[in-house]
Parts: sequence; structure tokens; C-alpha cells
Amino acid sequence: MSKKTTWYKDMVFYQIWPRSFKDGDGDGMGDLHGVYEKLDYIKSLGCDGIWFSPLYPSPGVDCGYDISNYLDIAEEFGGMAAFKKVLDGAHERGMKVIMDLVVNHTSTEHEWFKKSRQRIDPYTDYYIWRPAKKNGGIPNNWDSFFEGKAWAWDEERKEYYMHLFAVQQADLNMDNPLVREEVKNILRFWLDMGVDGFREDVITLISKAEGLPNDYIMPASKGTFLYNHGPHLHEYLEEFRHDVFDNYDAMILAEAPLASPKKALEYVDERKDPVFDMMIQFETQGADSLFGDWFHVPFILFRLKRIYTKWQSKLDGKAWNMLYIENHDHPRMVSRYGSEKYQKESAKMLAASYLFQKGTPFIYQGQEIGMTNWYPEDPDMYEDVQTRWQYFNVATKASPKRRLKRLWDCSRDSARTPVQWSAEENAGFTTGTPWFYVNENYKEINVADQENDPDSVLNFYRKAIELRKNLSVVRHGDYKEHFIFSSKLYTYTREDERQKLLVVCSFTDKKAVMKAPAGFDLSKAQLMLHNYADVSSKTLRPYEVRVYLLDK
Ligand code: TEU
Repeated sequence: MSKKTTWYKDMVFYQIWPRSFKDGDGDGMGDLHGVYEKLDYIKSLGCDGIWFSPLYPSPGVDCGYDISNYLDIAEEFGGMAAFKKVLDGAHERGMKVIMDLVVNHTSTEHEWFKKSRQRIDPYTDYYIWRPAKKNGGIPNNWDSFFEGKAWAWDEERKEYYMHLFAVQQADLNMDNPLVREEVKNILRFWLDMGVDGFREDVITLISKAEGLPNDYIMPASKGTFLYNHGPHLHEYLEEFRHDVFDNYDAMILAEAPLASPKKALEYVDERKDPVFDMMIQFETQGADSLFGDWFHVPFILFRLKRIYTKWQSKLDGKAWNMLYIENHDHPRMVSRYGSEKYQKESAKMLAASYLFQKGTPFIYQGQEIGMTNWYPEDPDMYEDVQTRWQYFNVATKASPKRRLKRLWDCSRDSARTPVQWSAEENAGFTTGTPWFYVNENYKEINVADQENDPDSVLNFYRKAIELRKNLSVVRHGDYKEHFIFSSKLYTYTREDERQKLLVVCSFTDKKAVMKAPAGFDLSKAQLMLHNYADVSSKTLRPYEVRVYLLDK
């Protein structure tokens, strides 16, 4: 069957992490009433799609990624009635809505798990249970992403269960056909309601190596290559597609840790019946870290440029890129690849560094006003399960100062503080007591002030998105990087038979001299977007960005 769903290619998505987006009922927790209030705001950015991080009932150990009921909406977010209102409201405004599908694991509070631990059929084999070894030891040496080894002992069943994430996130046994039927029911339930697709959480981890062998190769993160892209993954994904997705016009965005473009093409190559429409790759996050977010190093522009260009060129003509710089799993970009000192300039430059690439851009809540990292003095203020494990159990011999600095640089909580709506109390996020800390800089960085300022980061995003929508060269033209050896500038063009777009991004707080690529006559080009008032000189100021358009 040939690929049918392509509407996402002309769209820009906005990601909502519900707890911190907007509180509509005053209980301190973001909710769907708040989302409803802000639908026109999202639309005003030029976004025509929303990805919701999980809204389902959950004990909240991993902020909703530990689901206890897949067929409902959490009361704290307003329940099903509020969701349907948002879904209809979005559709009325011409916006699509995609949900997070988290089926590598469920919460240990899910009914399936409660019955499975009691060996009540048909749930007995819904999870990955193994007896203790003769010496009482765990079944294999795999590590979890969040909390030590990937196994937890269950006193009731007297067996270990696998958890690749937190202890309260038990991995489903996808080899069990009944579990796959459950997944299909979940998909149909939401698609029949009118949802337009899914972002599939760590979906490449759902098939584990036969026999769950020990990992003797990896020094850390043991097991990664034994459960990522596992033996039956394609088979299960094809089953989901055949039994469900082929009957709907739905978009599938797959989250894929550790995927290279080559690996991604096994799933998204449009010439070969793809199982996914797009993939969330992690490499873009790796220009200031080694082996994942928790080994922070200074930002290196060469690495970012190489990654940007690699994904643009390797997928070109074969598959469609998902473009993003921020989401709920990584600290804020202004604080990492940009500069807090030049917050306004660098937020705009970072926007242009990816919004004009080929693919479908995603914007994470707060990114559009250039929100920055959060610097609490007390490690106990962190909420995230992964962050707390890293602080209390990893690198514990370092000085308290270094340990805290590591959280500032690496924690996901940096991107999870409430959206800064105004300079009012609690940044206008809630009239109650916020569930989490508000970044102290909300008086300087907030939506209300930026609405009134034509030169704000917010209005830069609006202009950039509008340009993208109006110019077919941005959506479909060829991508080319120039001056790849520049340690200060990232320069790229997009080109079709009629037009050529040039984007020059300075990633330095020093001056840099701008050059146009051969054949691009700046005197004939029109300056479409910039982040400094006067643009006469060829010397770029800190974090300057310019976007030029040339008619051929
Ligand atoms: O993230 C998967 C994932 O790989 C991240 O946990 C990543 O390792 C980490 O955030 C890097 O610091 C997805 C969700 O996006 C995340 O929020 C969930 O916690 C996780 O799956 C488990 O469901």
C-alpha cells in the first residue's frame, strides 16, 4: 500500500507539556481548560498542529509517562469533557491534534499490572516477568534509563519485572499477541474520537532480544543494543499499521533514541512502505554532550552543523525530517547553544537555524519567547525522577557545587518550569499555588510583554513561520550548507527553480564577517528577517541572524 498521509509536511507543530502550560481552574496544575483558553494564541503563532505530552490518568512518577489508564483523560487535566472541547476547538481552527502513545511500559498502578502480579489471566504474561537467579540475583545485567538496573522485585508475585525507565514503569511484553491487541484498541479508541495521529514514545524499544541475554559489550547503559530496534520490532509495527493505521489518515511520529539517519530510513523511507511518517532523532541535542544528556561539555558549533546537515542530506528525497531544537526532555536551548546574556538575539538566531530547514518543525512551549534554564540552589527542588536519581546516586563524590551545576546543565526540569505568560504573580500561569517553581526571570521574559513588542522573540517566531508558510522554497527547496569550516557561522541555503533563500546564523558573542555563497548576489536579494535594527554592515554582531531571499 502506498503512503497516503502527507498533510503534516506543510505544517508547524506546537508541543504542549500539560502540567506547565496553563492552569485554567486555579489548582496550580496546567490543564485542558488552560489549553482551551490558549488555542487562539497557538494558532496566532502560525502553528497548525498540537502534540500533547500524556494527558491520561497517571500516578505522575514520570509526569504522565507512567500511564494507569490509556482510555481516559486525567481528572487533574479536566477529564474527557475538557479534552473533547479542546479537540473540537483545535479542529474548528484548522489545527490537528496528536497524542502521546506510551506503550513500551505502563504504570505499575495500571489494572493490567495489578492483575499480572497476581497471575490473573489473561494478564499473567502482559509484562516481562522472570524468576530470581539461584542466588536471588536479577535475571540479566541490563540498566534502566532512570533508576539503576532494569529489574525490580515484586513481593506479591515473587518474581522480577523489567523496567527500562523508572521502577514504577513496568515494560509491557509486546511478544504477547494480547498486548498487541490492547495497543491496537488504544489506537482505534483515540483515532475514532478524531485524534489525528500519535507521537510514539520510545517505540523502538518494544521488542527485546530473545532470551534476554546479558550484555557483555556496553560499559554503561547495558542492554541498549539488545532492546533497541529489537528482533520483532518491524513485524509489530507492520501489524499496527496493517490492522489500524491503514484504515485512518493518521500521522505517526516515532521517538527513536540513538537513531542515525541510516537507521531511521529503515522506518521512514517513503519509497518502501514506511511504518512511521517521521522520527524524533536525538543527535541534535548532542552538540554539548557526550553519550547522552548527562555528560555535559561546552557547545561545539561544528558538531551541530554536521548533525543538521547530515539529517538534511541523508533523508533528502527519501524521507521527511522532523525538526526540533527543544522538548520536555532537554534543557533550554538559549542557555545551551545560545546565550542568556544575548537571550533575545540568540533565541531568534536559534529559531532561524532550524525553522528554514526541510521538514516539519516542532516548537516546544515557552521556546517561542526564548525561555531559559532554571537555577535552583537546593537539589531537593528538582522533581524529575531521572534528575533525582542522577543527583543522589551518580557522581556523588564530586563537590556539592559541581553536583548542583550538573543538574543546572543537564536536568529535564530546566525545560519544565511553567510557561511565563505575563509579569503578574506566578508568571500568570495560575491563580493558585503552582505545582512547580516558576523561573525567576518571568518579569523580563513573558508572553504579554512580547505581544506588545514588534521586535520580540515571539513576533520573530511568528514572522519566521509566516515566511515558511508563504514560500514554497522553504518547504520543498534543496538544502545546502556553506562555509562548513567556519567556527562562528552556520550558513545554509534553500533553493528551487524560482528562488533561493539564504540563512546566516552567528553562534558567537564576538563579531563575525558575513559572506554570501558564490552565486548569491546580496545586492539583488531582499532581507526577509533579521534580529538587529540596522543591517548595513557585513560584520555580524553577537548571535546575529539574517535571512535573505533572491528571485532567480
Ligand atoms: O523519553 C525517552 C528517552 O530516551 C528519555 O528518557 C531520555 O533518555 C532522557 O530524557 C534524556 O535525558 C521518553 C519521554 O519523552 C520521556 O519524557 C519519558 O520519561 C520516557 O520516554 C519514558 O516514557
